[in-house]
Amino acid sequence: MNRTEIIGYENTEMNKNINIEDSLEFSLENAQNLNEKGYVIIKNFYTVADIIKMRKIILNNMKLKKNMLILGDNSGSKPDFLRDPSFKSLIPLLKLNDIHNIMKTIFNAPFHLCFHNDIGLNRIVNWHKDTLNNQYKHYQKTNIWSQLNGEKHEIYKFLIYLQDHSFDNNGLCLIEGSHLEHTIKIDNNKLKYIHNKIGDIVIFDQRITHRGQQSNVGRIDRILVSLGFGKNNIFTKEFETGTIKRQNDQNKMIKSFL
Ligand SMILES: O=C(O)CCC(=O)C(=O)O
Ligand SMILES: [Fe+2]
Repeated sequence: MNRTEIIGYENTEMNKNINIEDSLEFSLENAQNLNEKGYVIIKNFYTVADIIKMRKIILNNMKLKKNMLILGDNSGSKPDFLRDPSFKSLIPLLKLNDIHNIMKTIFNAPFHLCFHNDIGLNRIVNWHKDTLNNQYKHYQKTNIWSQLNGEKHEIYKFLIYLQDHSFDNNGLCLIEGSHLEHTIKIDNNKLKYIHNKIGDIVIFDQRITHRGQQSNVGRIDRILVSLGFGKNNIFTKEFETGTIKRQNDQNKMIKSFL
């Protein structure tokens, strides 16, 4: 009997044939949560020191140099920061290799870091699922709930909150299991405030119903760094094509103000 059989994990669709030895940081319980509830929290992925360094780099760029799309008085976003040289010093702190290893376990198939990556500063985000909107909506031609040639929508977001949310409800809020529900329904019994500690990270299936803070109530700037990973398939391709277009449009707007 192999280890997968011993712990009774073989029946979850996403995790077939996982080499457990390769995925020590990402436990089987983690993978099961992601599959069933649509999200998972990984504890202590970053050190507090690294989070503080990330905050400095970001605040310097976004607040001081205003390298962001301004969304409100004190809020904004920086789409595709990975390709902006001003954020270069952030890259080594992100531990992309370790993230890649976790994602390898989740996908167990070829995948990539999509172009979808951004930083949000003090953003207020209401209930939604992460799909393309407005003029970018048409890029997602294939129904995200369908299966096509054995493929389905498998896009996960890796979220790094650069402040503590253990004692507040200003972090991520989501509806457990709603990554399988086609419409947005707010069931209070399934509503979950994520109380991630500084250094913890959250991964979710981007079809989950979720929201951020509802108003800017924190004592310090609320910063969220997010990275999107998709299985190499048509669903990822379509989402990515529209996302690249949106991010480029937004970055052109930022440049025109700088
Ligand atoms: O601000 C948040 O906590 C959530 C932001 C969000 O909707 C996302 O990253 O997809
Ligand atoms: Fe979202």
